Amino acid sequence: MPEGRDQFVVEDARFSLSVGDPRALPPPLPRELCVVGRSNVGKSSLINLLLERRELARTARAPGRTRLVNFFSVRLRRARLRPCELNVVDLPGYGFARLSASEQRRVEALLGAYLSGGRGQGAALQLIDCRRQVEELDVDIQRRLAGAGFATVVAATKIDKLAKSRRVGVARRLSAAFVGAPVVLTSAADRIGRAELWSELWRALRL
Ligand SMILES: Nc1nc2c(ncn2[C@@H]2O[C@H](COP(=O)(O)OP(=O)(O)OP(=O)(O)O)[C@@H](O)[C@H]2O)c(=O)[nH]1
Ligand SMILES: [Mg+2]
Repeated sequence: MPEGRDQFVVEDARFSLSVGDPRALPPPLPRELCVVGRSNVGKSSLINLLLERRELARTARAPGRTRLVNFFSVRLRRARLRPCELNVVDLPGYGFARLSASEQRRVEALLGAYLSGGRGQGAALQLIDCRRQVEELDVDIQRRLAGAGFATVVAATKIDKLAKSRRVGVARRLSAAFVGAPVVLTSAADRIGRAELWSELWRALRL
């Protein structure tokens, strides 16, 4: 089936809440899907691809822009099944060096509060830039997600930047690094991977 004409239809997607203070996080919402990854990895762009909205999650050229936890409420329908309501959560990027120490601490506290807030009923989408090695920070997040009970799906981002011949190597490398998690190659720029990603997320969310 051609990309963009797949069976996953987003009937409605809207911004619902921004949180900057760990104490202001809402209790776990039904069917929460968090999107997490290094700063600038392409989280907001991939959310926009999944939701088929051009600028719902803001994307920025300057990394480290999303320093809040942003919630979106989404109604998703798979083919002719009954639509379901999801809560998609854009988490602040980790590993951005050029923040002040206090801002880094605040972001870490926010991310930590989210990851340890009893939300493991939900699923996580962890992003890795296909051109980068999996780093200690990524492994640390992976462990924290698993420890909290999140079912994790891994997306390699910006796959348009790699020649087709090199893509299979990325999939193999990430599958070895994230044992047990499905790995999907994606590009928000070229609209690659949307249907495959939704199928894996559907399973992870036990829809
Ligand atoms: N070539 C290419 N560039 C992309 C892709 N996805 C995102 N980008 C670019 O990567 C940069 C960061 O994208 P964002 O979606 O803002 O990344 P983010 O992870 O939300 O960043 P922060 O919220 O700042 O942590 C932007 O310049 C995007 O245009 C992609 O699939 N292909
Ligand atoms: Mg972002």
